Amino acid sequence: MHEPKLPPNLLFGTATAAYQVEGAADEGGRGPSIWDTYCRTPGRVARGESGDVACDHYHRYREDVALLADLGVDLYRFSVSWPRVQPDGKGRPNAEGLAFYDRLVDAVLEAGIEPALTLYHWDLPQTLEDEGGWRVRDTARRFGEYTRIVAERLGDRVNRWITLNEPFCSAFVGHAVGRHAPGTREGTPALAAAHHLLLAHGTAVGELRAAGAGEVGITLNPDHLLPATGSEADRAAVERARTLHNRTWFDPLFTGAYPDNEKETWGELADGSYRREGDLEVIGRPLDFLGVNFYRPIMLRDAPHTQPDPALRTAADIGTEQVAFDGVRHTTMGWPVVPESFEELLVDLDRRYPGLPPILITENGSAEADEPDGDGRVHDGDRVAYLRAHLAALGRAIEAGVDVRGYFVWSLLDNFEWAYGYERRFGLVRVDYDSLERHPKDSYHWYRDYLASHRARRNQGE
Ligand code: IFM
Repeated sequence: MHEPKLPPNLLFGTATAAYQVEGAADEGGRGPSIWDTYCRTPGRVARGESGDVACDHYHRYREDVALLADLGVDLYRFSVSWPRVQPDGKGRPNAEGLAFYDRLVDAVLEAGIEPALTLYHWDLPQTLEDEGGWRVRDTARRFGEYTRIVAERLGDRVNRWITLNEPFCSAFVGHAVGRHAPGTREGTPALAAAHHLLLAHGTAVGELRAAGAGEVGITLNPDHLLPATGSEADRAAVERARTLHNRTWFDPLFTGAYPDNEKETWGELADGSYRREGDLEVIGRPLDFLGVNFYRPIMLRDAPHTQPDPALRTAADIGTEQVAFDGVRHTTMGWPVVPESFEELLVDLDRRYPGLPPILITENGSAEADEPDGDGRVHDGDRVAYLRAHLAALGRAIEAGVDVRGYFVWSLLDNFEWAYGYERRFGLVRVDYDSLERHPKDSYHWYRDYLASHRARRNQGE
């Protein structure tokens, strides 16, 4: 089989996130996060599941690092749990929490792997949510304090820092769609949440720079948005969606301005009451890299608003409707597999935002049905095909001039897939949730071979 050849200096890794893998929810002095609350609310998460135990990575991290070492990755992306470090989201750090990340970082480094640390992958301390959460400006300040604590403790060993993971999900899936914690359906407060997340990011960048951090970036999940038809109405719908999904983040981060079509997108909900003079300067602090997560494209058409009264709409109710992709395979997330759209998205972003920093693909992968055979092996050929096709698309984007420096598979392990619970499996390694045993899948072996030949080309200076 022909494998995509990517530039030898491209770095490879895998990614996880604290709440999805750690478990040990009530151990080590960890406080509750909005996801603990959300999971305990009946009807929110499939089968009433939660991250209480997850993959028990908190206790089994050495085994997981050994899997990473055997895989041969350059980088390991993980997140720090804010409520493990500051159980109430403020005040003195929890020594046991910091000690866990000390051990994890040391184990990763001892394995010859570079850690890439995400400071926020959705687990806001519940105490801060009780005080308004991301809807209030003070949470951005608190995030700065938390960042300083983590940077002071780990900055001597961690070079690569990601402030936020997918703030689109935190702001809009959390506060407008309601399918993520905190699970509300709001209008202007959701837009305020988006702004305060950006402010938190910029504040954290300031703290990281002050602490002498090496490489600092943010991970976004820009969507590749396609109109269902060439009609003017469908194209306008895509432009509104582009603002909701992409421009809200990219414009202030990389052009120093808020999107110029907020009123067309949200009407009076976008009243800007949550913005202050000087915020754009904080938000737009220069970055060393941009993390991009990509899974699938979205096709849209113009549609009536769900709520006719504009004042009562949620920030996700922008008069669009998703349209299914015909004739392509769908993963168990129901997501269409269209690798070309990965290339198209990257080229499109590169053209729209000429000042973008170098890109790391901080997540890409697929959830598959993954039934083990009689010997417990998982022959996940669909996942291998997905990864191979997306790496080929990445190679074409790089050839077209997009500056991409790294690629991470989501995920090392099967894990807690948020509102879908444990049924949706993204791992290169199967986790048996009864025994918590790890079983590398065919895709793990494929990725290991792929990385070995990539490294051989790198060593030959090809
Ligand atoms: O599992 C998530 C991850 O936490 C954030 N990006 C998308 C993944 C798959 O849904």
